Amino acid sequence: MEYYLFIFATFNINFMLHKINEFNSFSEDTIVALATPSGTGAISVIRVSGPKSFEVIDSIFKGKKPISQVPSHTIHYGKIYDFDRLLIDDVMISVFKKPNSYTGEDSIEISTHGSILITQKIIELLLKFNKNIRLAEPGEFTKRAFLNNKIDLAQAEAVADVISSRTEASLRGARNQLDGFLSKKVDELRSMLLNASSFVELELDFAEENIEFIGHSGLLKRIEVIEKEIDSLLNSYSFGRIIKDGVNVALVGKPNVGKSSILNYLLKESRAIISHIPGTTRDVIREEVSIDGILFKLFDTAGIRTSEDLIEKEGIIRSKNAIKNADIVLFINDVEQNIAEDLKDEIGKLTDEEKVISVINKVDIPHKANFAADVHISALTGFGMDILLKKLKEKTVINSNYSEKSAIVSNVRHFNLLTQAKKYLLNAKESVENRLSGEFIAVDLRNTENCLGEIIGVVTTDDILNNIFSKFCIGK
Ligand SMILES: Nc1nc2c(ncn2[C@@H]2O[C@H](COP(=O)(O)OP(=O)(O)OP(=O)(O)O)[C@@H](O)[C@H]2O)c(=O)[nH]1
Ligand SMILES: [Mg+2]
Repeated sequence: MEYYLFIFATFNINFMLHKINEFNSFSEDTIVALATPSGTGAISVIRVSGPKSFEVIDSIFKGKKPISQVPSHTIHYGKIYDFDRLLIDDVMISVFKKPNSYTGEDSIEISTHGSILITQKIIELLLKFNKNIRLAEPGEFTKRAFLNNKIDLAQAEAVADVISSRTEASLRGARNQLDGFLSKKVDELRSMLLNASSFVELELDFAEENIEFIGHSGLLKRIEVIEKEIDSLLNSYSFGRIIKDGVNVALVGKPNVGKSSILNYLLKESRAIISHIPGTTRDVIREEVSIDGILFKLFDTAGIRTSEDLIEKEGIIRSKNAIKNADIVLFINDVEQNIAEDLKDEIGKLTDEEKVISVINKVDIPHKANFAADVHISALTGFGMDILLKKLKEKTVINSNYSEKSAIVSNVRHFNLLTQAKKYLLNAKESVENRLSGEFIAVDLRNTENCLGEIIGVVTTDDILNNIFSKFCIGK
């Protein structure tokens, strides 16, 4: 009995998955765009994708053989002429036949000499071919790859992240998502949910016979496993966001303790004005530095003190905002002044204690007292700066037991969907605990599963897709 029910449940799952995928279809239009940056260079690449790719290139290309007759995954040398038989350029054409291409459609890549004029001319010629050929919209090649099931939505989003990565860590994170580690985990959770909800629905179908297929505790156990997995994905977000967007570090303290000097030291340049006059920095100065592949966004702030000066007061408000928004706060004191206990309390109110690194600066100046702090440095001589960097890195990777192959959430859209999924799941859990009718449970399990489906794009709308792909640039 169990076995047949399992098959029935599995059939149900496959049927539903199929339904969800039904809207995916191949496009009629052939699209064209420059895939390399617009400008001069050694070469430029024009991408063409869609059913007329080979036909359109054959109308202007002369090589040994027409492109429509060559095998997939081959490269061909030849010349492109305009309609007056004037030579435009000699080019190389890479050929990809469907379904084994980036978009899943017939496509070609034309490598030309890297001139704006040449690429413009070739694109104009291609567009003149017939009405089914048009310029690609932003992200349309990747959108087609998604619609043709070459990649899922989370992977498509990762394409943009890979391209925009500026540090090694963010590149690795984006690569991880493009390689499908998040998608795989989300897919696993969806299967578990579909499985659980199929059992609940089966029980509903057999309600009159009063047959239990999974039972109250069995269902609860499955829900709890899924909840734990969703929690761990949600928890990975702070780390995922940091590797993608960088770590916000606020340099705060009383005036004159050396905040700007530390900023300049870390940047290896004289970025901020330094002076012995307290209250030198009035505005927040934001700079970026990559340390061992992690992007640190440093915010040098106005020294915090009671001030009647209008501009300084505004600067201090900004300093406090910087504390609130920081992932790490460097609370800086120096050996010339007592530790600012009042400021310490204030920082405690604005941020979590675990985000704070206490720093004593100017240890090159002879001093008697032993100041307790996480790091003792001198921005003047560089003493202790290696330890400060070590502490910054340690704080960044805190609680991040993530390996190269962990599923990590770094995208706010995914995070919001997971948060929503958890809400539905907790509703389902409550219904099970209160022994409510299966209908309630089934609806919430379905909603949970739909939220997860939205992450990888099995459940989606045109609006969601347009919103995602419009942020891509043309040719991607
Ligand atoms: N001896 C010594 N002097 C330092 C050190 N760091 C900073 N100073 C000096 O301390 C003074 C204040 O430095 P700033 O970097 O402008 O201090 P700040 O905290 O940015 O000051 P405000 O912008 O006014 O809040 C300057 O005269 C620096 O040259 C250090 O490690 N050792
Ligand atoms: Mg300063």
